[in-house]
Amino acid sequence: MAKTAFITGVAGQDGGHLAKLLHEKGYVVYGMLRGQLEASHPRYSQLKQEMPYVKIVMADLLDLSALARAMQEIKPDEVYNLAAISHVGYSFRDPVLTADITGKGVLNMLEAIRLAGLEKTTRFYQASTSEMFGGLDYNRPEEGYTEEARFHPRSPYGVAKLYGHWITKNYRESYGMFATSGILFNHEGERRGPEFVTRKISKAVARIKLGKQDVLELGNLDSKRDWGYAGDYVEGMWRMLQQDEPGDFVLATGETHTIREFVELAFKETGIEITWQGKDVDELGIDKATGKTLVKINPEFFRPAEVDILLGDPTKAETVLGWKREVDFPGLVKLMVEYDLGFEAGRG
Ligand code: G4F
Repeated sequence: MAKTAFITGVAGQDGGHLAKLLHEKGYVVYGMLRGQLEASHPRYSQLKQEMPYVKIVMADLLDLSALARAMQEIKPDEVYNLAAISHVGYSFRDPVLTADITGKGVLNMLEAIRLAGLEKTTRFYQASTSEMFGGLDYNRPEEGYTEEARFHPRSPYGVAKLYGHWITKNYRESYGMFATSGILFNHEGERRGPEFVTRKISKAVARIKLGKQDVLELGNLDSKRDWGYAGDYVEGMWRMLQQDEPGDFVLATGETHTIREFVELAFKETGIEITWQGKDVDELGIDKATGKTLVKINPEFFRPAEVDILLGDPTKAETVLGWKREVDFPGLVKLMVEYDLGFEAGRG
């Protein structure tokens, strides 16, 4: 019999990749959409059009009764909890809602599984994050963060995710649930929302190349991230739920790069070489050939507390799950810029 999966956050980047992967593996895929979306709503119809195989369930991570009902009706073999307020910068502006959805929402999902009497049969995946580590000087292993590294979250988002991480472990230990946490480092791609820095850059580079935009405005250019491709990472999520035992797994590339490097490489994909002039908020990225300013700093994009560097050690996932990322850093930048060049050119 085909297995059944229930995905919260199915309309997000990872939800899209995962729904496709599970459908290709023969799963019956249910995807949760939040709120009272009518069939005529653009998000509903967009999802129906792009992924007609996803059976849409209207529910909300804040509504335990709706989640419990969904669990009772669907009785999924696997639940992937990907829904969250996931933008770190935004979480500073709406910290209470972030705590409710990104933190307590995990508890609601776990309780819904228990209330439906599925705690011994349904496997649960929690989307934990490298943001829980915080990247501080005293808390930065040279070789990268493992599953055992110390946590020191630096945003309301990171703190809420840490609650989700620990409550997942707690339900594993308290009720013997197959509840697993994937501690994923940044993962990007053509489905990434433009509010995240990689997609903001690839989109702007494409638009600048096509003469549709003049300048790209960014915040901190010097923070470093361990960036992989989201398509590779959903394969890791699935593998985590196919193990004999639940656990915690880091998915990362083991490489870290600055935002500045991403910018340089993205422009290079379109034949533009960037040189940097000035310092701090006055720094400018200049097109070497024309002398035109293409990148500016806008302090609006700085965060009250920053994670300066993230670097993951995926040894456990590679050894236990047999997982390895396929797309490397230059491959990721190329894929995103090429996608946005095509997309922006098509939009006229
Ligand atoms: O792309 P970002 O917004 O991603 P961030 O904060 O690393 O979080 C992402 O990865 C986490 C995993 O580690 C996830 F848990 C989380 O949900 C999300 O997917 O920012 C990356 C870096 C930051 O240092 C930020 O300050 O880029 C810097 N940055 C510089 N200019 C900018 C900008 N970030 C954004 N979003 N926009 C800017 O203009």
